[in-house]
Amino acid sequence: MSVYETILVEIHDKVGLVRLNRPKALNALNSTLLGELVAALQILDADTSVGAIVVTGSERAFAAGADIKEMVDASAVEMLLRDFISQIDGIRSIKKPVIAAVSGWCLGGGNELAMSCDMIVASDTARFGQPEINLGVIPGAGGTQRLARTVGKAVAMEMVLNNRTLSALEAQQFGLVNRVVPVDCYLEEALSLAAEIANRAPLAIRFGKDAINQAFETFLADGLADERRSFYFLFSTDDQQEGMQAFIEKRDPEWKGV
Ligand code: DAK
Repeated sequence: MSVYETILVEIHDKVGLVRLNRPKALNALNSTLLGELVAALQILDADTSVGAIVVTGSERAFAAGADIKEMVDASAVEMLLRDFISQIDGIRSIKKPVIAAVSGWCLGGGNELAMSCDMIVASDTARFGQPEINLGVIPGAGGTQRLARTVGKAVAMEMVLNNRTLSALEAQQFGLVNRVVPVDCYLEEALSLAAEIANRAPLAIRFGKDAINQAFETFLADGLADERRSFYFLFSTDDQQEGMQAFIEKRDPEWKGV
């Protein structure tokens, strides 16, 4: 696997693990890190031995936002041309489930990155926020849209307009986070959740992820029609036969991913 400057990549059995690795800058997201992250995710997505992916930071910070030092002097046109946003959007195109394992600060673009993942496992020390208002700007990579769809208008307004940060338990209560566990085991928890998913029927996982994400991006009738087509399609797979036969024969299924 390639050597990166700002991330570390590991494989744990069927789970790919990407660690954001700019500890001195609290994993602030600069162009290099985002480019490397998306490139690594695409490689893991294409690796047939990998069934799910975990993205994590450090105990102190998942990511403290976009790199302010990189943006401070940029003009509007430079920001547009750097195309930072399309890199975060690249995460949305990953077909395998991506779980964010979040501890410490998860702010601004860091929270937008976490929300681009499919699930969030948080340590009890995690803090979620969109502090862009303190910098005279607003979120630009999903921190109004994904956030409002997830935590609701009332909480999103407080976070974006008044820098309200959420504790891990609040984030769970508002539906932003799947699980909250003690800080010494948040990464193991995320890896173990990813391993469970990685051992399930790969095509059904892929279609299930895509169908749920569509629920946030399309009209209900279109989403329902697409869900139905995916459901029928899965009856053309060996894994559907295997899953249903295994149930009837009272044994564990052996998934082939075809
Ligand atoms: N950028 C750059 N450096 C950062 C940083 C950041 N976001 N956050 C922290 N650091 C650096 C600090 O400058 C410090 O570096 P040195 O001074 O040691 O060189 C080091 O990390 C440690 O930080 P602190 O000394 O501040 O640590 P504390 O524990 O005291 O405070 C903190 C931790 C997380 C509360 C604090 O660092 C903080 O408030 N950080 C900034 C958080 C923030 O405002 N985040 C939002 C950034 S704006 C776009 C779409 C989206 C975005 C951008 C573009 N497009 C569509 C193009 C996203 C924008 C954002 O995320």
